[in-house]
Amino acid sequence: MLASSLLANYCTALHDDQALKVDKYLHHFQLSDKTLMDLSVRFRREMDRGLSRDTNPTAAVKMLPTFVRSTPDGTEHGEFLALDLGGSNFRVLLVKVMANGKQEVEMENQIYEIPEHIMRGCGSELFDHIADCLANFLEKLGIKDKKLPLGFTFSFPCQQTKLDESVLVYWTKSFRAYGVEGKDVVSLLKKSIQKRGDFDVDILAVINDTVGTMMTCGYDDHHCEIGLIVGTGTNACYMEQMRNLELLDGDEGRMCVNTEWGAFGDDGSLEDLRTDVDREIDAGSLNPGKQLFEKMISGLYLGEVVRLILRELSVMRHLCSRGRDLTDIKRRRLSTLSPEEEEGVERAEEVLRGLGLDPLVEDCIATQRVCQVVSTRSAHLCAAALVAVLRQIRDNKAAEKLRTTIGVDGSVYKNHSEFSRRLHKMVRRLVPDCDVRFLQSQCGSGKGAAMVTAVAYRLAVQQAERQRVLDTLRLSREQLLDVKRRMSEDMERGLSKQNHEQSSVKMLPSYVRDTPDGTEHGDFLALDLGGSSFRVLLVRVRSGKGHNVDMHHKIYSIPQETMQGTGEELFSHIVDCIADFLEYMGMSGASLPLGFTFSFPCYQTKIDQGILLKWTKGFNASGCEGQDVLTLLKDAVRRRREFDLNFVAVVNDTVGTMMTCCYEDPQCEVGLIVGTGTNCCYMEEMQNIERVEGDDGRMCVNMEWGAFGENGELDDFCTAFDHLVDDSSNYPGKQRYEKMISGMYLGEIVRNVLIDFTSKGLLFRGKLSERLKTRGIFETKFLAQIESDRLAMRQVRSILQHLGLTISTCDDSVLVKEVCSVVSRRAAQLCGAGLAAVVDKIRQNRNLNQLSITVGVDGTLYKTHPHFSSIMQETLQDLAPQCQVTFHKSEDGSGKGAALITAVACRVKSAEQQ
Ligand code: 0WK
Ligand code: 0WK
Ligand code: BGC
Ligand code: BGC
Repeated sequence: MLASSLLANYCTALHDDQALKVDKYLHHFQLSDKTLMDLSVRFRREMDRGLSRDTNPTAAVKMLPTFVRSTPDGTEHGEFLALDLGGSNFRVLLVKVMANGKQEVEMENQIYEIPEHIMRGCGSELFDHIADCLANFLEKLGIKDKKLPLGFTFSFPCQQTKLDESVLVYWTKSFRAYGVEGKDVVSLLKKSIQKRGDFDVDILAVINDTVGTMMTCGYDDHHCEIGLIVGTGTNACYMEQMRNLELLDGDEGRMCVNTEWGAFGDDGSLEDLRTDVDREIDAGSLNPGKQLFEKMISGLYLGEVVRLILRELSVMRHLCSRGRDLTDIKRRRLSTLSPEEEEGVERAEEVLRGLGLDPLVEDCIATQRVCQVVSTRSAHLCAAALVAVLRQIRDNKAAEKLRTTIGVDGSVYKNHSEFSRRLHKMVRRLVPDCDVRFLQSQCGSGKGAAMVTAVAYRLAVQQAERQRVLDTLRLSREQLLDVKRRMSEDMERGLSKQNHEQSSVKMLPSYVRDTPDGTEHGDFLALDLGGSSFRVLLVRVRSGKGHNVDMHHKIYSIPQETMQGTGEELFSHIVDCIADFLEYMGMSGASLPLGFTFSFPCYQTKIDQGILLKWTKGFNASGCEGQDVLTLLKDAVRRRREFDLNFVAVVNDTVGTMMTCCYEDPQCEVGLIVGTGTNCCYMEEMQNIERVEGDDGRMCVNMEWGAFGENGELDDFCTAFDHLVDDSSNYPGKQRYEKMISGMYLGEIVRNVLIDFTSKGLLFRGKLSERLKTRGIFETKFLAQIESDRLAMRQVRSILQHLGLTISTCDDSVLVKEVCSVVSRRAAQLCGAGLAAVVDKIRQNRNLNQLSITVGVDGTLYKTHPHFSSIMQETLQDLAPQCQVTFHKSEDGSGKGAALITAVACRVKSAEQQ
């Protein structure tokens, strides 16, 4: 017993003495916490440089976007192929993701060798080899005939612009195949597979092994947002905030960033820590000057570091082994050295003997100590960089205490237990305020690659379904030309005495034929009813050409119940407003000529009579349809017995708008409203207005184009959403064209598309909120706001939250914005096609090859929507190229126009009476 304890003490003393000697020689391999913390801060700075647009080009740590943004949501299912290239083994995998929501996955894989001459040979040979292995794998599984989605783990620095395109920046580790750097590895693989021609795959994703590892571990632990590899090479990735990824557009949500931290120091920023051994390793490597951080940490180099140190120690006679000298021991032979456990010394002896040496115990102890120091440095360097990543995530989340999981893989981490222990320990020492868990990947990054592919596949299928649905709302040029042609034909029918009944577009004569000649003067009262607000105006016209009009107006609301109540209540409410206005203007009891802008389809036989054909928009007051609205107004004035008015004219808001703009620009001969409703009027040749006597001159025709489609003219363009909007409207089957264009309905079309997408799980995670089911909640003003370019996605999100759609994600906001733009684009194009029919008719009326004309336009949608007017004008220009159309936005509303028409009517009447 004495003997063995004496021997044990002797060994311990010898051991400590040797260790001391080695430590002294390797002091610059031992990094203090202060140095490590400083290194961590340095690395954090490098990360910022890599993330920023300005410094990225010169940054050593490239912080490469991976386009991996979404994690599995449990709906993924199916069979996915995965390739895992770049670690010590090349693996081909088949991953079956079960559709049972239990996150179950079945995997089959096969390891294939990549011979060195292939790694260093011609790039096409390498990818041909990969394709051959894949073919062999498919053959074995008897699934060569299937075209399966494939995810490719390609563990080298790659620049990506999307998930399925990845350009190799440069080779690392032992790969050096030429003709690959600067190329998209997906195209290279596709080429090799096509070359074979006996099978095909759908390459949906290329990812780095760190990303695959994070996704593999993330499938079991949703806290996993960092992927770490310490194997042949070393690297890490993590989920970064989009707003910090300056190289990419968009600032909502997160994306996984592949740091490629192996290159840390390639710009000389680690020279104070690198040793001569590190420099010798680098000088002797396949890529001198590159991957300097990796060469201090990863498995491909650790053994070499130990060998060079042992060589130095033997040169300095710190090692006195007998027999061969360590200097001529072949490279790499030492890569498997990890002799640390108690049996470490024996293991060291085994290894050194394996190298043809005859080591003394001291040599084995020294060798063990060297291994301890080298791998400790490696683990601590890794820890320092990881701490920088942890701090970045904590600060991104503004979290007091960060709780996170790091998914890890790699032979050094897995096979070198002391390495992982030291790494964990140092990380927790450097960031005690973070609750960090390490989750060792059991299935390799291939599973993660399959997960990314499954998510990409789900997103692709979802995107395809979204686009399929949105395509039903997208109109081709041919379809728009069709709309124009059908509108033209229906206008002809509307104008003709014979076919008028068959037309949807009623082409109603307005009895407005003249424009002001400058002699008009006096005060005129105007009412403007039918848009989003009811206005009473006093318009003072002074004689003389242009700009001789002063206006005062007051806006009144028309309560819903009045709009939908009795006609008497509605017109009494109007008269109450007139009385209030006259009082407000200090003109109570004044009897003024009145012009009534009544923005609904009215049949007129003269300017001071308008038989309401049908209500539109939100109005539905009883007892009005078929009645003369001026009579209804007169009755209401009479009922009030407070003042009297001279009812001179009733005009449509399109006509009022045309006249208002014509007062500024005499070329204005078309009036367009795109607001709550939509409609158009224009100056038609009397000879074409067959239902009105006389062939001379022109008269303004109120087209009431909102009704276009009531006879099925638009059925082949109507989507399920249009039918839903029509069915739930006040008067189904009516105003079909209006229901595809105007502000009262666009929000509803969008809401129905969003409901469809949500019910299909394509939006809001498939959760249909009560709010979204509420009719009218998605007001058209939200479309205009959501589509404004100035609005960041997060503002879109706040609109959705305001609408009670609190569960929306960034992707949801992007999709909602797309739906809004598709719906409003169709509306603008349909409007442009209708207008093309109108201006071309005027051109043909006048046998002109080229027509210059002005369109006076008003309406909230036209005025407030960021893109409506430009898209409408583009469509018009494209479909009516022989017409130069100027748009004159009405600033004063149609009330002014109504007053001018009244003034003209008064002038004409007094001229007739003279
Ligand atoms: C296993 C992963 C693979 C990764 C490798 C790294 O599936 O993607 O490249 O770990 O470790 P190595 O094999 O280089 O030790
Ligand atoms: C302002 C005009 C009014 C017209 C309205 C249409 O003065 O006559 O009805 O535009 O736009 P909306 O208010 O429906 O958006
Ligand atoms: C590569 C990385 C890879 C790491 C681990 C490095 O050499 O540049 O892309 O993640 O090795 O395999
Ligand atoms: C009405 C038209 C009006 C248009 C714009 C439509 O609903 O039928 O008369 O011009 O809305 O306000």
